[in-house]
Amino acid sequence: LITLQQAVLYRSATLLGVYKEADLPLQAADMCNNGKMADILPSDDLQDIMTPINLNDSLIFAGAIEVELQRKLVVDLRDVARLAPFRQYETRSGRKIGVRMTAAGDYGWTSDREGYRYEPRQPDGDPWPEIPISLFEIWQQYTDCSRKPQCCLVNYYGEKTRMGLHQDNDEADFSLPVLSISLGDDALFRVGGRLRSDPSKSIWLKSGDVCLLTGQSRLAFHGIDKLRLGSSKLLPNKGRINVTMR
Ligand code: MD3
Ligand code: FE
Repeated sequence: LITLQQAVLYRSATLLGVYKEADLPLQAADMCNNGKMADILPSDDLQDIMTPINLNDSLIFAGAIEVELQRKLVVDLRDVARLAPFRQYETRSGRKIGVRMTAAGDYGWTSDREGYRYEPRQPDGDPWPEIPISLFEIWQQYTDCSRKPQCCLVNYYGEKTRMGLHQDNDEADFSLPVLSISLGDDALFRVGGRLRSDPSKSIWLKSGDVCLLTGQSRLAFHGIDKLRLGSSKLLPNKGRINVTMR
């Protein structure tokens, strides 16, 4: 088993090539939190008002975003989806991925018969839209990271959509956080450890919940097992949107 630090070095070395056309690999630690990546934590005043649930070291701020702001986020995400429509990507094997996805920022996550990767452009060649300010403000509030996220991934889950247990390990630097925001119907979120075989814990993520992945939890296996369709009134056509900034 390699240490987190070794993993960071290993991935940086192997991933730089992936982004050779870009100015930077996905994220650069020296821009963030004065280089003290290991102790990114929510700011003190934030912890004063809300104690996060610690689920295998991922921090869940339950009900962190009030309904008014949730509605504003949905409006802003509609603007994103106008410029970058939700798409249903294929895997290398040609299987359709259930989650519909779009993105904002310098990079979006895409997948096709050549595999999955971050891309600076949409499949049709258009750039991804800007990350909405409303979302960036939440990133700033929860991460203490002075950098702006390079990718704001937007996932849409319908009735039977699930996301299998996986690791987010395509990024160049795991010492930077991932911030997730849940909108719409409740979803059963599962998070384990660094190994697929590590024991996992589950929690229902609800609309307005914020999840912060830093340190050890950044490389944890995680997934979405199921939805409680119609449990939220936020999205008129039901389903769930999950936004992750990284
Ligand atoms: C734990 N999204 O976008 S959000 C993903 O609900 C992703 O759409 C799920 O997994 C969703 O990659 C889960 C919570 C989350 C996001 C990123 C993580 C948990 C994470 C990265 C590392 C560890
Ligand atoms: Fe993930």
